[in-house]
Amino acid sequence: MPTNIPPEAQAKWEEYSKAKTPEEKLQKLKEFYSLIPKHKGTEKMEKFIKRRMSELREQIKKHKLNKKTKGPSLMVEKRGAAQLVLIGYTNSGRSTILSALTNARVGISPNPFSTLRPVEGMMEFRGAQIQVVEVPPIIPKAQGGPTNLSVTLAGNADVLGIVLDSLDNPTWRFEELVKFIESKGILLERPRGKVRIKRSKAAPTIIIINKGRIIDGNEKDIKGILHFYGIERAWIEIEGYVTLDDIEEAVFGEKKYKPFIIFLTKVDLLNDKASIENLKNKIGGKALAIVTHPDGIPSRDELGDIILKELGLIRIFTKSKNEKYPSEKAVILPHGSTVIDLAKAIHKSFSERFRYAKVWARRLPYSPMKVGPDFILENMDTVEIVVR
Ligand SMILES: Nc1nc2c(ncn2[C@@H]2O[C@H](COP(=O)(O)OP(=O)(O)OP(=O)(O)O)[C@@H](O)[C@H]2O)c(=O)[nH]1
Ligand SMILES: [Mg+2]
Repeated sequence: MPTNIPPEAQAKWEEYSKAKTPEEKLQKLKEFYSLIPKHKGTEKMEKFIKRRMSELREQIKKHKLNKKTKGPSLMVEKRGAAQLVLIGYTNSGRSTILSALTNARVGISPNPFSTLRPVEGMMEFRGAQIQVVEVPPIIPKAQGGPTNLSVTLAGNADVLGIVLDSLDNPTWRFEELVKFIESKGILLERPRGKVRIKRSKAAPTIIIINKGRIIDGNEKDIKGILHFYGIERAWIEIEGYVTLDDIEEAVFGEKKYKPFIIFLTKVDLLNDKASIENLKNKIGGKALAIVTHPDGIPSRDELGDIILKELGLIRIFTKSKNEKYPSEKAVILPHGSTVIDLAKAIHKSFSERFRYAKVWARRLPYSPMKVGPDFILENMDTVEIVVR
C-alpha cells in the first residue's frame, strides 16, 4: 500500500490519470516521479513508474514513426493453433531453429544481426499447426530499435522459445535475458494469482469480483489503493492468490505471463557438457530445456505436443460415420473439454442434434465406447459424433 505520498504528488497523479495523449501523460508522470519520496516503501511504485514512462516513450516514438513511413507492418498476424516466438541474442541460432521447424526461408549466418525483421513459418505436425516467429535479436541495453519490436512481439506470443548459445555462458545469459524481459512487463514465472482491472464509466462504483483470495488484506484495502490512484469506477477481477502489491501492480498495467521453452544450441561444439546441467538446474521445473544441434532438433510432433500441453490445449481427431479413418486435421480444444464442447466447436447444428458419441482411446476398456455429452476428452482421442 503506498504510504507517505505528499498531497501535491497525489494531485499530480490525478492529473496524470486524466491526461489524454501519451506526451501529456509522460510529462505528468515525470512530475509525479519528482514529487514522491524515494525509499524502500516506494520501490515498487518507482519501478512501475519507470516502466510506464518507457512504455509511453515507446508509444510516442511509434506514433511518430507511423506518421513518417507507411511501409509494411512489422507486426505478425497470428495463424495456427498457437504462436511460438523465438527470442534471444544475436547468433544464438534462432534462424537455425526456425528453419528446422518450418519451411520458412531465412538467412542463417555466422555474422551477427542477420535477422532484423520478424520472420515467420508454420510448424506442421500431426493434425495441427503452430506458427513459429523469429524476432530480431535482443540487445539488453538498447533503447528502442529492433529490440523493442521483439519485446512487443514476445508480449503477443502464446509461448516463448528462448534460444541460448551453449558456448556463451548460457545460464548467465538466461538470467540476464529473463531480467530484461521481466523489466518490460513480461512475466516468465507462473503467477499464483491474477488481477484484472477494467475501468469503465458503466461501473457504478468499484466492483470486486473475487474468485480467489487476497492474502494480506481485504476488499476495503483494495478500494483504498484504487481510490488513491483515482480509480472510482471499475470492475476488479481476482483469481487465485493475490497480494495488495499485485493489486497495485495491476493499476499500472497487467503483467503478461508467458510460458517458455529453452532451446540450447551449439552443444556439438561444446567440450564441457557441465554447463548444460548447470542451466537445467537453474531453471528447475519452470521450463523445458531442449538441447539442439544442427541435425538434432526435436521432432515437430514432440515439440508440438509440448507446446499444446503447456498451453492447456488438446488435439482431438474426428471421424465421420462413413469414413474408415479419422480426419487428418485435429480440432484443438482447451484441456477438460467434453464431447458436447467438441460438437459445438465443429458446428452449432452438431450440438443441437447430438445423440451420443463414439470414442476411440487407449485409456478406455474397449474402443469405440459409446459416451454421452459430458464425457471428458483427452489429448489424441478420436471421436465420432452421432446426430439425430
Ligand atoms: N555447430 C553448430 N552451429 C550452429 C548451431 N546453431 C546455429 N549454428 C550456427 O550459428 C550461426 C548463427 O546461427 P543463426 O541461426 O543465424 O543465429 P540467429 O540467432 O538467427 O542470429 P541473427 O539472426 O544473426 O541474430 C550460424 O553460422 C549457424 O550455422 C548448432 O547447434 N551447432
Ligand atoms: Mg537469425
